[in-house]
Amino acid sequence: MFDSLSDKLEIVFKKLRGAGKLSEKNIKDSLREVRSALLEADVNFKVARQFVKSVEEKAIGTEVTKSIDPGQQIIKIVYDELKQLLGGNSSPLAPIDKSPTVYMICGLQGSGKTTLAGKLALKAKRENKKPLLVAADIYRPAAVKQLKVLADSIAVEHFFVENKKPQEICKDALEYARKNFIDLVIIDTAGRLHVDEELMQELKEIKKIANPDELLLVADSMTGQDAVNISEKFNQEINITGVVLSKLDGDARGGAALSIRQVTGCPIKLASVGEKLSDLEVFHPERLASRILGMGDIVSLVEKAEKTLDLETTKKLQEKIMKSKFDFEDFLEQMVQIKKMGPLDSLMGMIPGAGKALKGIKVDEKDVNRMLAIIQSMTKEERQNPRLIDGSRKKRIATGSGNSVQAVNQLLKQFQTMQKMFNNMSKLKFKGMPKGISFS
Ligand SMILES: Nc1nc2c(ncn2[C@@H]2O[C@H](COP(=O)(O)OP(=O)(O)O)[C@@H](O)[C@H]2O)c(=O)[nH]1
Ligand SMILES: [Mg+2]
Repeated sequence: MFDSLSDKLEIVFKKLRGAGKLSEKNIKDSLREVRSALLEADVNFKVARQFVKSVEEKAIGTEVTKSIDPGQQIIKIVYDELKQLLGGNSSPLAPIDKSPTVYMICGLQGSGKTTLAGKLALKAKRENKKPLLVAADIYRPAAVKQLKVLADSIAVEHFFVENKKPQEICKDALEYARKNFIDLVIIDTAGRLHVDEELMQELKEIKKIANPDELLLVADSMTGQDAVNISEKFNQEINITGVVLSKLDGDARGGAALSIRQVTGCPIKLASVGEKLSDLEVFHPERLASRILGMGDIVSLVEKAEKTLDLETTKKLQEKIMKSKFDFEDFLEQMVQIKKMGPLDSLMGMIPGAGKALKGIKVDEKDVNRMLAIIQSMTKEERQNPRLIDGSRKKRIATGSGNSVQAVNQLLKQFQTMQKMFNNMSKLKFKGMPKGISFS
């Protein structure tokens, strides 16, 4: 997601930097290109227009043309505006501090409500809270079962009563929760294919009964502007407290994510990024903004790593990266650990520059195993100092690992790219740039 928008913006900024001195005219020309990139990414046209207008005002107003590095300054302005567009700062969920706190989940059919209910239950459980998953989507028998299966898979309680209306089920669930020391009641409501009056009426009644601390709307980011319109309608009808963008792991163009906050005025609180119950993230506007501008998302990556890897290793790695001392030994250690973390391509996208460096290279399990075999066939000295690896060593490593010399060359090249990337990152850090921003 956002790849094509990132690519287009990169071209615009490259041109701008190449232009040397900036004039009002080339700023305006570039921003026109920014606007068309946004529109192509399916951003709401009013939002795109407003965005470009405010960047332009700031760019021309702050005398960018006279600053030392005008191209750089414009990127900074675009970054700030993007961050603002996405909501500025992240918005936390209502704390789980009552007995019980109630989260109600709504949205269209297939948007990812039931999955989110499971994710929130798992999150609560990991925070040592006791959640209760309430099945208020009773119209499709499979829906009740789906929630039950999710609940069982993470060993949390599930609540459902046969032959009762969703409103009554919620009422019973709350009573059950009070009596059984439940910390968090999560209500999974029914969706429809379209927003309709009957659905809204039911949701209003459930809201009245449950008095939720959070009323979350799940918006499917794959549906683009529809997701934005739907969120607006739900908000007008039932006053939601936050939006959860689902399927942000998909290849949608990103328009929904970029427009929804501005159009609805509601904060995006969470991002759902996969089908697994652990695929849930706090939505961070600044991180997404830097990701869109091709600056990667090293913070998310490190956080994800910390969840899976042991802290010591991660810290050591960070230090090495910053000191530009990353070698094949670390690479090997990382690969072994990373294999535990899940789909590699999703991780790679978070490393600044890696998306580009590794583009076209499909990272699959087989490749990783081959890389590991090659690295394991190197001597310790070679791993620490890959420059030692000359023609005859390459041949030895290839034979030892059961690969071609070509495969060894390819790995060496990939490794160099990665090293270069890490070097750039460490330079950035020392230049004291704003978090995660690369202007070079
Ligand atoms: N890739 C991806 N799939 C998701 C995500 N959230 C939900 N899904 C899938 O979307 C489909 C519909 O989800 P479900 O939770 O049943 O939607 P509901 O009808 O709103 O309850 C299921 O196949 C889910 O596995 C997500 O964040 N990423
Ligand atoms: Mg459902």
